[in-house]
Amino acid sequence: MVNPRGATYLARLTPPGKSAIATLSLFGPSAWEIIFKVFKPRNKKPLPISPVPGDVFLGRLGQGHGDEVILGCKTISPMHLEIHPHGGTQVVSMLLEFLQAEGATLCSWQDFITHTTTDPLQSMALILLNQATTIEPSKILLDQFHGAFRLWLDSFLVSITQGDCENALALLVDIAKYSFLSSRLVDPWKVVLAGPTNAGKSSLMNILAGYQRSIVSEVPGTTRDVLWLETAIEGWPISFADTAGLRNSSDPLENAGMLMGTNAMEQADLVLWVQDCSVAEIQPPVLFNNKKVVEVINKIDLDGFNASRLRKDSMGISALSGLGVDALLSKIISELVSPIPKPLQAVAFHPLLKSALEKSKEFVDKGRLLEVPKLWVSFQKNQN
Ligand SMILES: Nc1nc2c(ncn2[C@@H]2O[C@H](COP(=O)(O)OP(=O)(O)O)[C@@H](O)[C@H]2O)c(=O)[nH]1
Ligand SMILES: [Mg+2]
Repeated sequence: MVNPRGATYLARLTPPGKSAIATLSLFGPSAWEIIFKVFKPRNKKPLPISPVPGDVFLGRLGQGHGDEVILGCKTISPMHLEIHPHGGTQVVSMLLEFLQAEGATLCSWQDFITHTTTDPLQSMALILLNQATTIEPSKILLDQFHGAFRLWLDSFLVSITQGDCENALALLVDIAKYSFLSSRLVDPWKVVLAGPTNAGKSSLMNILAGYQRSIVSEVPGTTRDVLWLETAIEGWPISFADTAGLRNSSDPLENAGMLMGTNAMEQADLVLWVQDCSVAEIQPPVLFNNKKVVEVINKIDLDGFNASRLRKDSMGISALSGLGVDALLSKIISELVSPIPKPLQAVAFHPLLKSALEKSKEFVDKGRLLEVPKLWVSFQKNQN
């Protein structure tokens, strides 16, 4: 049963703030009873004793004159109604209070989804979908909402029940290729721009932002804070950090900036090691030894730039003219998002799923198949 306590839940599904229309949702055994008692139909024709899905009514709701609302019936078993009042913050608060006084239980939209969806995987995907900021993670989450992971899980658990270790392992190995996405569908990858002062990190940051955001200066050491810029590249969420150049400085402010740079570095999924092609090469510091690093050779627009300076994997760019920046962006994505899932691919889209997969693999490896289904109990569909 979705709603074991028999509560009738109420939530505002549209975000707080002013808008033309808001959406409130009412779900549970008393939903129609509550509405039947307090809704004033516009055409004076009383509401039916029981609505049918798809019914729409125009009327007023709330204390006194109340607000003009549209009432819709989504399902009747269980009873699920939607109310569309005007979207002013006060109108919405007034209606929420009014409906609570009539017996509805107010909850957040996330809790509402959890209470009203029979499939926990679906509600997890829906909640994340709301938080996704770019198109590629949204597509993946939509596929999982429509059952891609559920399908995978069902066939995996069938293999387990049949004792077919070989197939179970093959399924685990296949899906594990995409586990790196489990924490990256909502939170962006972090890419840190690092390198000697004056190499052009802030200029590169500005060209990535499409506007002046970092301070660009001929005086070395101008970038004193870590500046984060969240953006989308090829539909993936990426956060870039511009750091102070790494050098010894007697300026305490600048040293503080460098320190923050090293903290940002710890979080980095990828470091762009930016260098000026017109000065001698500097190796990335040992600090980056355990990081993915892409070497970026900047200022290739300068006369006298020698292409032999570029190594096989380094990227030549001009942060001034934009030359090579598109290729750099593609390189960033290929370093971070690999492999890119095909449509309908099952993906462990939440860290909890990733850890259940890893534990499943441990048990399958040890032949302890009976332990595996227990790991997935909390993700099973609720039976009505
Ligand atoms: N010619 C040329 N100059 C650049 C390029 N990128 C940056 N600069 C110049 O190099 C200097 C230092 O740039 P900045 O972005 O502040 O370097 P940062 O210290 O690494 O942040 C500035 O005068 C920029 O205008 C480039 O691609 N070509
Ligand atoms: Mg700078």
